[in-house]
Amino acid sequence: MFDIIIRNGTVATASDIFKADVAVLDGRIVQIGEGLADAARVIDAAGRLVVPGGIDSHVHLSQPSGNGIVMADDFESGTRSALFGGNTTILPFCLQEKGQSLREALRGYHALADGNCYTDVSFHLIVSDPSPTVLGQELPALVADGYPSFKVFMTYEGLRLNDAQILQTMDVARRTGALVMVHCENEDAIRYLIGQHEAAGDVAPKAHATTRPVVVEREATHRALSLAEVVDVPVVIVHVSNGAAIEEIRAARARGRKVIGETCPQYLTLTADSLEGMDWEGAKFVCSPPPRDEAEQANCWRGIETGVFDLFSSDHCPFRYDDSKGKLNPKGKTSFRHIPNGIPGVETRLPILFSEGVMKGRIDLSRFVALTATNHARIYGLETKGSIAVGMDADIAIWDPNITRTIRHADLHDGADYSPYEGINVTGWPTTVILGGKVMIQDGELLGQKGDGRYRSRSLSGLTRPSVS
Ligand code: DUC
Ligand code: ZN
Ligand code: ZN
Repeated sequence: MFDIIIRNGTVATASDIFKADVAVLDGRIVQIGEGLADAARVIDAAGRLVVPGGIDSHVHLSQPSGNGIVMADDFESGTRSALFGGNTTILPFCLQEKGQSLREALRGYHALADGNCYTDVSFHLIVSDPSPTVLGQELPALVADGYPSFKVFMTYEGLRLNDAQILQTMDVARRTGALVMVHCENEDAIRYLIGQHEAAGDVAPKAHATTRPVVVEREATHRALSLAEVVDVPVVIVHVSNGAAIEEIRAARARGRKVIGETCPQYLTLTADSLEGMDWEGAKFVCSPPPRDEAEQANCWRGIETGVFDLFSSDHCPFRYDDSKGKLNPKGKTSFRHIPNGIPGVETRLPILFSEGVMKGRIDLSRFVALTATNHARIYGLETKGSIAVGMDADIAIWDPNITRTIRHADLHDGADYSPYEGINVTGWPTTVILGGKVMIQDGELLGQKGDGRYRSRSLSGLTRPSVS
């Protein structure tokens, strides 16, 4: 007797697409076959797709943002929104504030997440203060304790690391088998451009994009890849927005480097023109790197189609727009420099890639599964997730590929007050979502509760194993 049988669906994994029934018992997938019988609950998935629950490995929730700015999502609203978008696991960041120990930072995030999540969660660390204690003791101990990935920033005063610090942090990754993620934008170049814009009185949201042009991302990407080459360590280049950065990744790979590339929905669907909205509405699209133009969207699609990108993540980093603690904070209304960076998108990531990618014939369903679930699990060490296979966690999304919807924030479940993707038409939406064998959403209706999602410790990435030869 199984707990659940999902019957008559088309199952998709990163390698295969086939018609089969899927049986779930005690939170795991226990059989895949034809004509499976006897379950407490039978879900008819005829005409629908049965795919691994999405894993979004780039999400920001409840992250302190300074100057009275508050993120629009905590773990409850952020994971609820993720779940409605077909996700069963997300990886938010745990930000180390200056002077803070990583353990202390983690205690805070665990307290926020505990008992509040609708999806499983696991944390990446953001290293902002790589002191000798952090590098020598804390970080190696935390990698061993199931936190095997950390992000470093090359931009933002207060967060950016210099090259020496990045090299030292990468060295810890090399010694421990952890994975380093890098935000590639050259802070000094941005500051120079901000100075020029401000001197000219050019302070509207659009200046956010013009002070962070492609060249500042390209240079930093080249430098991050070079530093990783010096240390001889794999590296993840996150939120890649353009063809020049893609070429840097291609060139590094051609030199034999292990490089993971990530891109996000904003670089496929938005352009810098969106930042030009009247009444400061462009603030709704302020994120870093900024959206570019249609030619760069095409470059990012090419990167998806040709395998430059292994990861498609949301970079969900939500701030309310019409809110003194959000985009329109008192200083944010005076200059683009004070508009918090980040946009919501955890719920719309999968429908956008499904509709624009699979339905429009740019990628097949297996590649969709790889880009949105399987690769995230393998790269970031979630061993029992990211596939429909016997023994895996029963984290499953059932999609109706024929539903057509216009994205409206009013229909979404995050804590922001807008969606940057408002008005985009999509075909295909996840209608039923199962987490660890529990039906969390059935035909669009929330059945699960906060606290059903759990914290998941991770193993080392397969990518960081030393070469045998
Ligand atoms: N980088 C991110 O990864 N997310 C939001 C803001 C940023 O700069
Ligand atoms: Zn970033
Ligand atoms: Zn981010």
